[in-house]
Amino acid sequence: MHLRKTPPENPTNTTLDALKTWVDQVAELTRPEDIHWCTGSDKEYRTLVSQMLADGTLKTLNETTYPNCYLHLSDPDDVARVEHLTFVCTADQQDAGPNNNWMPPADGHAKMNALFDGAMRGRTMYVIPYCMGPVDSPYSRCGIEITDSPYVVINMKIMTRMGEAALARIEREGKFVRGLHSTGELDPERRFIMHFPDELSIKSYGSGYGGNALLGKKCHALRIASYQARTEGWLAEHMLILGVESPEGETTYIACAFPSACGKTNLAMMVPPASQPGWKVWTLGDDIAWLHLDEDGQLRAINPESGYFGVVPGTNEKTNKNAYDMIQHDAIFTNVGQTADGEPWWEQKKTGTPVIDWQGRDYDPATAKAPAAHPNSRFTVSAKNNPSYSTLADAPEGVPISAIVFGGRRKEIAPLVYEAKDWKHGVLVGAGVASETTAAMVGNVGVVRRDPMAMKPFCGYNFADYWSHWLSFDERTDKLPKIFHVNWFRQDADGKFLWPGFGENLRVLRWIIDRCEGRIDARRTPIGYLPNAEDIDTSELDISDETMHALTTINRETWLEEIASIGEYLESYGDRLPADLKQEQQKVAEDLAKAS
Ligand code: SAT
Ligand code: MN
Repeated sequence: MHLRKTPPENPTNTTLDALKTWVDQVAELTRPEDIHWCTGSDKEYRTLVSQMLADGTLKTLNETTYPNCYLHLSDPDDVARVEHLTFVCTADQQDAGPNNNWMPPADGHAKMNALFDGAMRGRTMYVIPYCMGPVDSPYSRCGIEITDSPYVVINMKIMTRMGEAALARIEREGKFVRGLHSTGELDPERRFIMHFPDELSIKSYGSGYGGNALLGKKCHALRIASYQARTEGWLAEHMLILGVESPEGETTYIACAFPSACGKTNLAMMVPPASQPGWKVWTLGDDIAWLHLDEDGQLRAINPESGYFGVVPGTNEKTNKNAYDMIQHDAIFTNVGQTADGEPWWEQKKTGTPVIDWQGRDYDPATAKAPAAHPNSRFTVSAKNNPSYSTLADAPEGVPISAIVFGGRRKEIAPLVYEAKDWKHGVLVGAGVASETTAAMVGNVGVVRRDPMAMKPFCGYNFADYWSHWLSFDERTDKLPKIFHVNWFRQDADGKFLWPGFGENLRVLRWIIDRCEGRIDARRTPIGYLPNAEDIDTSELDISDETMHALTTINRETWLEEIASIGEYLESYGDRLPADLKQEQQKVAEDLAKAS
């Protein structure tokens, strides 16, 4: 096992001066023992895995039933994103907005440089060139992540187009996002995720967890990219992308924004139920979409990632057969439990019994007070493992988007589905998204908070400016997708879900597609177009007319409160709030007040 070692005095492996200089400076600051430039080869992956198996960072799982699968148990204090320790550093605080923690860039650098000082002593520093999106796509953007974590390297290899091809593009373009990461001491008191959007740079210290450490994902592809997208006229969004193919062979592409751990991965790779013969779902992406208008004014999407970092608990043959199948081989598991025969185990797996929990402790389901797998335990797996993988995920031109769907986790209020009246109103629908919080972030679970466009933790600039940017698309083309809102999570008074969810959500997507194609009518209400209950196929579903009525109607009183609360939330953005958005909110409020 030999990694290519380059002495710190001459660590460069590139012809690009800006990159050489930066790598030199980082080595000077962090003092690594070795520097390794990642090539992205399979051999490199295997070498790193053996190294981590030897030092205990990874554990082998059952090699017969889970070939090439590994388990990583993180520090128990490092299991989710840390929004309170995540900052956007812009010269003017107003540019970061009330939706971000802020620090002046000079202070941010000083704080981070003090943490990075000597942080890689005795360790190897890995230089990871990566490309977000197909390497030959004009819509893709590249970055370099420097890290002292081999776990980050192997995850980046799965999640991005990583290695030599990305480096070649970076050298051609000369421009790249600079991400610097160290796991540090994993002390929550010495943990920060800082973004410097004007410099296209990121500094992350003290966490090895997914969104905090795999800098291509939320840090680059959402926070930095959203900032960059605003100046360049495109959108970087927290959206899955899927293609729905009808029995006639026609495929419609849809992008959906839901908060973390609200079922984006499940929807992106759903298996149509037997009651929907001939329908197919193709997965383009499960978390992030970059959206550009093409020369004809058509909105097109690429998925900047090449793998999935998905929530494991709840995954089984029924809820998500594709995900269940794709994580049987060549997958990395983080913070799941284990069975006696070395298989990974998680809640609702439906097979096997856990004997070890996510902290490596003995576990007895009969007496246990806590789940065996952490509720935010994750799998990392190549998108190509997915049986419903769409080869268009590699198409440089992306796919044309017909519908944008927002959603959240709402016990009450939000109907199963509704359609915005037009683009402007759709921006209000997105801005008003609220959801109950999940285990994907550190903090209370189940508290309703506003999460506009599911971007609350990820928008790299002031939400008011972000909404203006969204609104500006209306002037640039007359071919914008229709906008919808869905809620799979409505409950009755006893806490029982009203809608079966999972594969059955295809029925709702079919309504959306019918609306896009102008094939069916809907009821115009103050909040948008609601379905006629009979237009949603409920054949072979055990669902009553009353339930369908509850799912497709709104309560005027609660919506009056909801729209007032959205209005108050928007007001908190002050003068920068676009007037058009305020007007849309007032219009809905007035129409609700008039309706009886
Ligand atoms: O932030 S992660 O990408 O690790 C997970 C999530 O919140 O979606
Ligand atoms: Mn996400």
